[in-house]
Amino acid sequence: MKKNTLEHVAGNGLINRRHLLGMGLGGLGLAVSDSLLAADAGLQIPAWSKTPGPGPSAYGGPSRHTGLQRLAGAPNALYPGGGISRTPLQHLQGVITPNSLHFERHHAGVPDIDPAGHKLVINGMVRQPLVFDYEDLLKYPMVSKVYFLECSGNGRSNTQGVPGGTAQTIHGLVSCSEWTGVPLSTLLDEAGVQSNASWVAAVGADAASMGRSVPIEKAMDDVLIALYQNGEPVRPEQGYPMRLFVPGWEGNISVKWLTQIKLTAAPAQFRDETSKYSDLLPDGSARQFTFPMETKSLITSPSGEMKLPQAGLYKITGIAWSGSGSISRVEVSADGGRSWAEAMIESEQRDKALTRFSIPWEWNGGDAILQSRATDSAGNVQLSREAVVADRGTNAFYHNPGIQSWAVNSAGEVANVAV
Ligand SMILES: Nc1nc2c(c(=O)[nH]1)N[C@H]1C(S)=C(S)[C@@H](COP(=O)(O)O)O[C@H]1N2
Ligand SMILES: [Mo]
Repeated sequence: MKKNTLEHVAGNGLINRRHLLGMGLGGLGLAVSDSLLAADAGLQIPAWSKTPGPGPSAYGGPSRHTGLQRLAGAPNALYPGGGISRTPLQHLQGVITPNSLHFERHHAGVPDIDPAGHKLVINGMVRQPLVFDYEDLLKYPMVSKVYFLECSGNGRSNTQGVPGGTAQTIHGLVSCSEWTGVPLSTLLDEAGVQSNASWVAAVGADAASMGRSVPIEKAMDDVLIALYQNGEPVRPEQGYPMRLFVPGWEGNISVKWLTQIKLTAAPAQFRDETSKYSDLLPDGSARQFTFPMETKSLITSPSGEMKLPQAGLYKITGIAWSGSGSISRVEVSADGGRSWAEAMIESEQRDKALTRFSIPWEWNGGDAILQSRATDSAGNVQLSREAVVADRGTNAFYHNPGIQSWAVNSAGEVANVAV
């Protein structure tokens, strides 16, 4: 495609998304195509084409050339098993996170649960308390849904103004999987919820006994007892043999290694809904429950700590999500928010799931600030950084969906900046 046919639709080089379809090697990767053509012309037969490789294996892994890794903090002897690891968002495509790269957040490590010895109890304000074995649950009708999971601490380093970082180190506490499980409403109907029960208290079987309270309306709506993740049993790190999955809500409430559901008249006031996962406001008061994750998007390429080799055409791509619905549109700016262009949606626009967007960009070799802004099906528009700070200050620690700004300098270096 000729350069002069590209339709610029916003400042600093953003190009009409429809040009993505015609870009190919003639557009993207101007520099790369020459060397690729030269290699083809040589018709060298590579070593891997000359001898058979190893045969089939019992459980496959990634190519050793990909080098994809979660990034975990250093272990803390005073906090055994506690910690997090983050998804390498800038190296993934599509919207599904491979199970081995799903982010992790553990308060007391990963318990080694033998499903034969694990029980799920439903008790409290019910007509008939129930106890389920793993095998019992497998017999129930299940539903499969693609949903994101995001820790409400995601993006926290931006709230605190920490400079630098990558898509992974700043935003890698979000992942997206197909979750398969038994609707919690099926089991609650079987137990018979008493009319004055208005919360369910969910508790995990890890050494933290982590617990969270879920309002009964949500519990009866779309909450799952998740047993499978992307087709295989939920991984130990994600809560094997079963976890609560609360679509669209902050990750903490999706209690892993689920062992008890107790129907109550009021929230249980667990540690993780009082001293933690509550938002401290500038006036010293705190919001206790901030359940749905807000509308958010993020450019994953180009993103922090990448380097653009030379001026020319690039494909900007990223992910968007909302805890209140599906993503209806994503806009991209290359001039720090002065002008915006509509991105192309490249994936299915599912409810409470990651959605992939892209737009072509002609980098002129000068300074640029790349941003994305999502709108969801409920009409919520992603907040700017200033709007987040104005609403909840900088002590809030959790819940920062603010627009991410990546600055590109004339050397092609991409860096996280606060705009
Ligand atoms: N039992 C239990 N459930 C838990 C946790 C935990 O430490 N123990 N961590 C919570 C937090 S803070 C988050 S963000 C999610 C993380 O889920 P993941 O590790 O599958 O990504 O699980 C939640 N459920
Ligand atoms: Mo979390």
